[in-house]
Amino acid sequence: MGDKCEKNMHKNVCDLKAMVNAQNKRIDELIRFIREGSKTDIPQEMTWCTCNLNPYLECLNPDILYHLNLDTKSTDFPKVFGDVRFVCLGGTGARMEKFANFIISEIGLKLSMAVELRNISADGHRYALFKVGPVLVASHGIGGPSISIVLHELIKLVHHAKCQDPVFFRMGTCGGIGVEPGTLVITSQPLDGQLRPVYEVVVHTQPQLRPALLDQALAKELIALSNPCEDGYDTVLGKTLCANDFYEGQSRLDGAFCGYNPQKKMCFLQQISQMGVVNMEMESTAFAALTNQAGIRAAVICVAIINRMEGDQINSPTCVLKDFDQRAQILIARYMRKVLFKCDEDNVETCHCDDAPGCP
Ligand code: R2B
Repeated sequence: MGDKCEKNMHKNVCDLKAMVNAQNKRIDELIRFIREGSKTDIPQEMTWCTCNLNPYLECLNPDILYHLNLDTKSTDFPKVFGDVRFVCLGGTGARMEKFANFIISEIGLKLSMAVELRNISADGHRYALFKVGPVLVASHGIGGPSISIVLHELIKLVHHAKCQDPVFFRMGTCGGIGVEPGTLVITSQPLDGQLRPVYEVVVHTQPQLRPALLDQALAKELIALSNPCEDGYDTVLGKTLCANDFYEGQSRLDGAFCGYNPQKKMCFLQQISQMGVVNMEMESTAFAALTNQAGIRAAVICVAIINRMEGDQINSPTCVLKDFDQRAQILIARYMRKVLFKCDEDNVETCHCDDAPGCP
């Protein structure tokens, strides 16, 4: 009994210390910033507000990122991940491995022959994680709960690694609403199943509504990098309905159960289309809410593999779907090249790639 009591007290003291430390650190930063004004850079942590993160993290030694099979004791996070500037998430491990390989050539990285592309989280048997230079590539599975878990751990990873203002992307597939299959959709505003711009998290039985906000400037920058004439497909900006289910949650008629008729389905699709919804998928509200809470700039780019106004079943041939898969990857690679090489795609001679890792 005495032992248990002592342990509890120790834990409480530890919790309090963590809270006080985090507050003090933040107050010090703010005082320095106010005193020195524009002479001082905004402290690194303030740019993406690690101040919003869980104060109890300071108390964890080590912090175990269970699903990524990483911990802060056996991995030197600043050394291994400190240079990460982009974190890209997509549904499956296989797709993300392809993306990692694609990025190697797109940003001109030269992987040493000895360093094979390796799934860092393979032994966790949950998510795939690859690092190619300044780009971290992860799979997120299907739906809000799955992406939420990997995002908690990736946000902690970039925090522990002291990464500088990382940008997060979710790339994936979606059902288009009134757009051609193959159209690339950049999300302006994710909406949940009740058409609210939030991600609902139930904490201690109480629903909490977290704002699901994405970086509008980043979305516009991405649109500006698209080139429908050359690309051969459209890239559009619009609202995304994020459902908790693939079938009834997205008003499909082909699930194991269906409690409505085709008229009700079309009525619903038309209603959301009139609100500016151009696609449906299953992760954008969680992704937007968690990145927004951390103050991380983020964008969602999905390719429509079907026009839901015309049907429910995905029947495009595999080779067509493969081609569709590459479209978000190509746009994200363009953005990375622009940032890393300060390069305008239309004006390649003006590239300055001196600060880009592995630049040829
Ligand atoms: C799009 O495709 C998946 C379901 O097939 C899901 O992750 C999504 O958002």
